[in-house]
Amino acid sequence: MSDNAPRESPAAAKPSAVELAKVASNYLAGDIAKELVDGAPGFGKPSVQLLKNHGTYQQDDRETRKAVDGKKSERQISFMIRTCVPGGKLTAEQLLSAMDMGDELGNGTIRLTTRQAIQHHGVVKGDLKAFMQKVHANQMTTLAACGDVERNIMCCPAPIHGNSVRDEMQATLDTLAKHLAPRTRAYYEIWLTDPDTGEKTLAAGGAEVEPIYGPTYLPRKFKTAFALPEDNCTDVYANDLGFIVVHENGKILGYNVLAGGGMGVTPSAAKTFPALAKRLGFVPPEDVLAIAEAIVKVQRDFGNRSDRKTARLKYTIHTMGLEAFRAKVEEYFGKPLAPCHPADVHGFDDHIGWFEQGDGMFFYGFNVENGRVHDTGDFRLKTALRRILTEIKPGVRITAHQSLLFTDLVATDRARIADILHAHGVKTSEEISTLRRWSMACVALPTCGLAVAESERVLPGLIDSLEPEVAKLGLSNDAFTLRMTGCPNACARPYNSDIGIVGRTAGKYTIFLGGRLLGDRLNVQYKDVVPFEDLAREITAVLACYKAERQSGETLGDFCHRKGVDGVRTWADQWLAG
Ligand code: SRM
Ligand code: SF4
Repeated sequence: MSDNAPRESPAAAKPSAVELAKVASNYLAGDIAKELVDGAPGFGKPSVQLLKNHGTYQQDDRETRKAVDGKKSERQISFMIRTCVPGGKLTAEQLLSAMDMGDELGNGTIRLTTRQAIQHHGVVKGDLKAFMQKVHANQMTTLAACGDVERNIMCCPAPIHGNSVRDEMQATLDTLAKHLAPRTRAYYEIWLTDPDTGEKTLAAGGAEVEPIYGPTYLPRKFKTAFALPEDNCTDVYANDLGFIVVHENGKILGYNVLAGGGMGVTPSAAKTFPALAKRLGFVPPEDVLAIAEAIVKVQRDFGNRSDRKTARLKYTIHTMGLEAFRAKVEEYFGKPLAPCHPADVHGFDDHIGWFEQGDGMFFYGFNVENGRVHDTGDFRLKTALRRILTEIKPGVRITAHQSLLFTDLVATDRARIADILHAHGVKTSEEISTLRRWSMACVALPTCGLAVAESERVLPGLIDSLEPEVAKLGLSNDAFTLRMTGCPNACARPYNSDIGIVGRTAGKYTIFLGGRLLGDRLNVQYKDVVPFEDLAREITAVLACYKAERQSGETLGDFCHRKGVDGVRTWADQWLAG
């Protein structure tokens, strides 16, 4: 068995600039503390990379970039801050505080993410420390919300009591999240020292400071999710590490372990690809921590540290081969892995609507369009949420579909919530279309530095155009995922959806078809470089084809998969021409 101490990776001969920054940082400290008070609006390059591990990204509002006197464009630097919410579970007070922080130090909005976490935008450098301290006071952390570490771990957030399987899964997630959390003291030293006394904690150092990660952490981001076979609401196959709960008669027998899922693609790098996680083996409940640690350590030691484009676990597995990877994991795990149990995902629930909780109380799944909580004109979602959270004081969960569950409600709360929403110009979940309910868009412009096209800001309008067409076709009750991103990095997981729309260049998109709600199949490119203005009619033509030729009970994704994109395209183009 390996001693599992961090070792030099095969690719360490020419480490990337980010690796060099990590090596020199003494466990993620670097020059962040010094640069934080240097009076400049932003940080230097190595610190910008290190800061991601602390949960913050240096950005600029791309719409305010201006060329001054014909010189280089001027950037107004601000920061995106991501806060971890393991399994999406938080309290009404925590969500209210997060909204306060957005108002006081951010851009007045918050965003629920596709990984059940919270993002703030528009925080200026001078407010970063105050922001982190507020997050800490709120009993939350931004540490490892981004960066080359285990990220926010996902799990079905539905509070179904008396279901020990869900309770145990959620408890296992909490234990795993703590186990894989970075141990560095730099976070506490930089952000959480007393600003008045300047009281310092001990400097980080020594081999034991990061027993799992070592001084260079992981080669790349690492994502984990738990799912139930009957409810893959976390898209478990899109994660580096996935656990499918295997249960019988209300008892967890163990977990099917999946490895190597990931969506991001870099079009300029042909060697990049989206991948579903591979089924690796089965472990009993008591081995979850050990197998997760073994896989993380294999990735730590064998992931590519010279090329970040191919550094995710999916590429490590691709390079090693699945069998060699499994053997290495078994070596680190210390014993052979049992073969996977036949259990696999077969259901998906977004938990939107009104449900019994199993303890005499109820929960309400409330769709937040693209996860953005804001007050704009007559649409005052932020104020409505404040009232629901303060007057009703529900428990709160964030879903992997950028939405909210209000939990521990009594029957009369249903009308109270609807009244509050209506008083603020917001529709209830029952009043929005199935199409809108199953859609997601990533952040994209104006904050995301990688966006090549719009996403969050244009998807609502696209759905406005599609809704009447879907109704005309009689498909208003059909559930299919429509996911849009402003670039191929795929933050809204478009590559396993029924319809994926991925930003190609300004105002133009690639359409993908043939994934499905279950999230266990990648879709296929259908049309490329489609102008935004043409998306509604192109998608309507696909839906018309589905309506005309689907078999009984067939979903949109399954239909497109069966007919093939070429067949759908031929039919749809004739329909469009006619
Ligand atoms: Fe993401 C980078 C937003 C989920 C794949 N993602 C980014 C950055 C930080 C842009 C950057 O690097 O400068 C985006 C911040 C934009 C902004 O202004 O806020 C960003 N990603 C998001 C969020 C907020 C999208 C959302 O609408 O909710 C999601 C935050 C999740 C969280 O709470 O942790 C988010 N990102 C995802 C997902 C979905 C998932 O994890 O289930 C993916 C696809 C799965 C995967 O990881 O492969 C995803 N984001 C990426 C990638 C491509 C990674 C790759 O391996 O190629 C990047 C770019 C990168 O890492 O270089 C990226
Ligand atoms: Fe930005 Fe691209 Fe992610 Fe959208 S998919 S948030 S545009 S990195």
